[in-house]
Amino acid sequence: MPSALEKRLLDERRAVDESLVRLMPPEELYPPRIHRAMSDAVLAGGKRLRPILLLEAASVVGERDPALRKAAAAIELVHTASLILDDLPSMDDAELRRGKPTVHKVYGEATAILAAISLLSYSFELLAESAAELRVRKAQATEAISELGRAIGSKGLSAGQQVDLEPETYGPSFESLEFVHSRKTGALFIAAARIGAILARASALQLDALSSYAKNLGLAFQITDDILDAEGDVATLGKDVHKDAGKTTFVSLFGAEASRRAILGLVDTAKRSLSLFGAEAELLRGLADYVAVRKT
Ligand code: GRG
Repeated sequence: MPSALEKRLLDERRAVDESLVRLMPPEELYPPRIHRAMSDAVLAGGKRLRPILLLEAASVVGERDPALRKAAAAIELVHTASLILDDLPSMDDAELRRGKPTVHKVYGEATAILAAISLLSYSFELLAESAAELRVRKAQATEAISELGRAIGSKGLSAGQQVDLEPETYGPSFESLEFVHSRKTGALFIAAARIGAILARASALQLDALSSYAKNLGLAFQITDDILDAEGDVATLGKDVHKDAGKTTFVSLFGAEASRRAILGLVDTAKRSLSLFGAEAELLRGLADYVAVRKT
């Protein structure tokens, strides 16, 4: 029997799924191969945590306009593009993602790259539309769009991936691990929360609180990912496991028990960051608890 929180998260996930189905370009759109690859990757499932985070960050600040759905979809498209690229033979060389063969296995590498680039471009289109429909001021629209650009590029996801690809250059230290995690995973969590808050016209204090929440949540999420990669199974996770064997991870540096303790500490800090919000932040608090116990 799912808990009330699990039910709410499931409802949120379904609502995100519905808007993604609505917003993705039709699969038959010429040339269909690229549109099929994009839809397959996005609609294959996934926990939809980043769009839920964006919507909840906006919601705690008091904004629940349906136009936010486009911004939420944008962050999920960026995440999906990053998964497609991460799975490529030249990167992680993965076979399975979200319980299905990876995009390059089905469509070939060239289409996988084009599909990822197209998802990224479309994410900016959707975010710009969301800001316009919400009628936020130009400065806030620009800020939201800049957040997304920064999270993706060589100061965000791509920087984390670059360091992750070159363990021999950067060495097995806590500093490089922290650099990789905070960019590969943290950057998009932080961008999701900040974009939601900015579009909701959050105050500086609210924006800081939500950024700190997302930073701690993202790190807790990534350490759980390290544990699941070491201890989980393909059937439950729907993706390749033991991909991190031989890599520096929280588990390899500190062991599983210390990693679990670190997760609990980060979840606690994340929840304490929300102290200026009341009952309206219950889902965000629950999301932090969920991240510590998740099995997928
Ligand atoms: C230009 C977008 C872009 C990226 C270039 C390839 C790359 C740089 C970065 C890889 C980033 C990456 C895949 C990080 C892993 C983050 C992570 C923990 C993914 C798993 O997220 P879940 O569990 O997945 O939320 P689901 O399938 O549930 O959505």
